[in-house]
Order: sequence, then C-alpha cells, then structure tokens
Amino acid sequence: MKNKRPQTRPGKRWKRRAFFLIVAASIVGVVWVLAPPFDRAAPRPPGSELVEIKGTMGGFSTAEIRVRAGRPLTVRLTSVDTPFHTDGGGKHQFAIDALGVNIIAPPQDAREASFTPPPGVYEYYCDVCCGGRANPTMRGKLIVEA
Ligand SMILES: [Cu+2]
Repeated sequence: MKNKRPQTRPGKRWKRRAFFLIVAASIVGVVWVLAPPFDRAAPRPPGSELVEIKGTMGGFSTAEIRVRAGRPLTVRLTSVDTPFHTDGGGKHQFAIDALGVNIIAPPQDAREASFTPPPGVYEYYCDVCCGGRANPTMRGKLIVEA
C-alpha cells in the first residue's frame, strides 16, 4: 500500500505562489532603493586637473578659472539650488561655446565633463536659470595659459 502525500488544494497553492511573488518583488524593490546609483560620469582622464564650481541663484562660486594648457581639465559643476526654484528648476549650466562644453547640473546634484583646452581665454556661462547669460554673476572666464 502506498502512502499518498496529502494534496494541497489549488486555492492554497495559489496563495503560496502569490506570497512568494510578493516577497520576491519586495526584495527586488529594497535592493533597487538601497543600491548605489550608477555613476553616469565618464571616467576622468588620467592626470586631469579637477576644478569644482558651484552654481546658485547668486551666481557661480568662481568667476575666473586659470589652468595650464596641454593638460586634461575636468570641470565638476554642482547646483546648490533645490528643484523648487520656479525659474530653471534649480538646474545650472557650465557652457563654453568655443570648446563645445555644455554641463548641466540637476538641482542639488553635480555633473562633470573633461576636455583639454588649447591656450586662450574662454567665456563660460549659465543660461538655464533666472537672468541666465545676461546675468553677470552667471558668467566667468577660463584662462588657459600656454
Ligand atoms: Cu545658473
């Protein structure tokens, strides 16, 4: 005589599967929230010089950047403003038209770009917040010395 295993009723099986799915989805959700965000910035070139600059509604933290030519430069722009600013939404920009540089930092976040500027004097500006490019505090000079 064979011993038959007690069959689980279909209703109970369905509940187990639903419970398992909920637990699995919760684990995936927790890992998703706690995992460090992907680093979206391209790797910095070796030996690059790092220049940090902050953007606020009051202007750039630095009106003049002086570097030596022939060396990669990484500009890291941080927006100090919150997303609640009605004009620009708390974003700031660091743009140099002559070099094709355009960094836009989201509110309370940072973005960076690396480039090797030839000798010269370049105007950088922000044109995404109040006043924008016309605002003298949202402009500056990058001086690249030979
Ligand atoms: Cu700005």
